[in-house]
Amino acid sequence: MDPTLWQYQFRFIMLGDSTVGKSSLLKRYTEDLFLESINQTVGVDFYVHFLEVELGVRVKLQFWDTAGQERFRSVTRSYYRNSVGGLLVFDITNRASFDHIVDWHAEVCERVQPHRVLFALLGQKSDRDALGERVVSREEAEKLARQLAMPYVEVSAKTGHNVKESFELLARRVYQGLLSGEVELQEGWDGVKCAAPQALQLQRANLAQSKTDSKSPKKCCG
Ligand SMILES: Nc1nc2c(ncn2[C@@H]2O[C@H](COP(=O)(O)OP(=O)(O)O)[C@@H](O)[C@H]2O)c(=O)[nH]1
Ligand SMILES: [Mg+2]
Repeated sequence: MDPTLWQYQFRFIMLGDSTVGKSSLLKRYTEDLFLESINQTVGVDFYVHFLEVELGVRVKLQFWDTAGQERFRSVTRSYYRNSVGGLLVFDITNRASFDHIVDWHAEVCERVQPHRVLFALLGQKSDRDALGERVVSREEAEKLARQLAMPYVEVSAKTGHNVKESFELLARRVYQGLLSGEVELQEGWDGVKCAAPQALQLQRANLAQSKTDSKSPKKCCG
């Protein structure tokens, strides 16, 4: 199979304060590299990675990474609007970056209307916990994630810990949302693209059917 062929394309955005390690996470996920002195992102960068979300279903994940000054409200509306997934990133050694997560979240939710973005919360630089540098506990991060109704994962771009897992957790969540109808394809919206919309309709119908079947009372033999 041609590795660049895909059935779906999902666009994700990286959100969070400057220096929390958003670009480093993308570099780790897409190239399996970590650079101590990574260039500051200039303009908007984007990264691509292909993922098989289930047997035979290839998704092209397109990640948009913000420009250097991720100051609150400095990013354009169109950047958020065409995304289906958002990775909210803070640094476990930087309290302010954690406090700003609620602002990033509110900002995105407001700007993407009428669309919806599915999120994951990432506590970055988990390798620094062992050095005694953590200032945000896992418990408070988990509590915030529960309040915002999203999963929480601790990650490290430096060691690679949970990077693949967290990105793919969100990708699978979006895929499930597509199958269930929670995420809808829409004309003029680039959050999700589908190479064969009829195939998706068929898959949805099969899924609905199998749900109905499992609900109907089991026949007893004999
Ligand atoms: N210890 C540690 N440092 C990291 C990690 N990820 C990024 N960094 C460092 O944090 C700084 C900012 O990273 P960068 O990816 O540019 O952050 P961005 O501004 O959010 O894109 C760089 O010096 C990185 O080397 C990590 O997982 N662990
Ligand atoms: Mg960056």
